[in-house]
Amino acid sequence: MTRIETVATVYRHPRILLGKKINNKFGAGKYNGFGGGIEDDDEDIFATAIRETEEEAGITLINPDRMGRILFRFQSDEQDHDVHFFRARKYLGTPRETDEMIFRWFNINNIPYDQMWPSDRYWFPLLLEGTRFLGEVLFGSDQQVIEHILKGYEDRESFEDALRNYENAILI
Ligand code: 6OG
Repeated sequence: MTRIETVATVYRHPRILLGKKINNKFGAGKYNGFGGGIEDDDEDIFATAIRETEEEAGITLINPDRMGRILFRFQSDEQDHDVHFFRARKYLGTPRETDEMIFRWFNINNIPYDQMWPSDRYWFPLLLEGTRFLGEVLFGSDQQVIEHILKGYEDRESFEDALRNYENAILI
């Protein structure tokens, strides 16, 4: 089974908001955007991104922009994660920490890659510079990257086109 999920960040140049889960769920202890799995009541994946960010950080993203989509596969028995990545400049509310999540604003020259998923090093710079991307990552049993493929798209139209043809594509 593949989990369809979102990761959303707020980017207000030169700073970006990242959260760290302090529970013991998947990805705990790592800085990441806010997000989680799509639910039946979500109208679309954008609604998932907004709902999950409200739940985790207490803010409402305004017009989140879809920047990428990556299929993460694992050689361990972890299920596949099909993750849609979003970036927003504006939001309503004030970020609020919960007992599950703390957050911090990072300068884009100081992204804490050593405390993030190892594959974030590949796509995060694209998200920051505004290049959209599609890709696939295969993790080994120690969560190390075995193989990865990432394609960047200069403009939104070519990205949206590629996204339409992406369903069921196998890249690696
Ligand atoms: P729950 O399972 O707690 O949501 N996620 C990933 N984020 C990054 N940066 N890299 C990955 O590579 C990821 N795989 C999943 C999606 C899990 C959250 O973690 C994200 C969700 O926001 C492996 O519902």
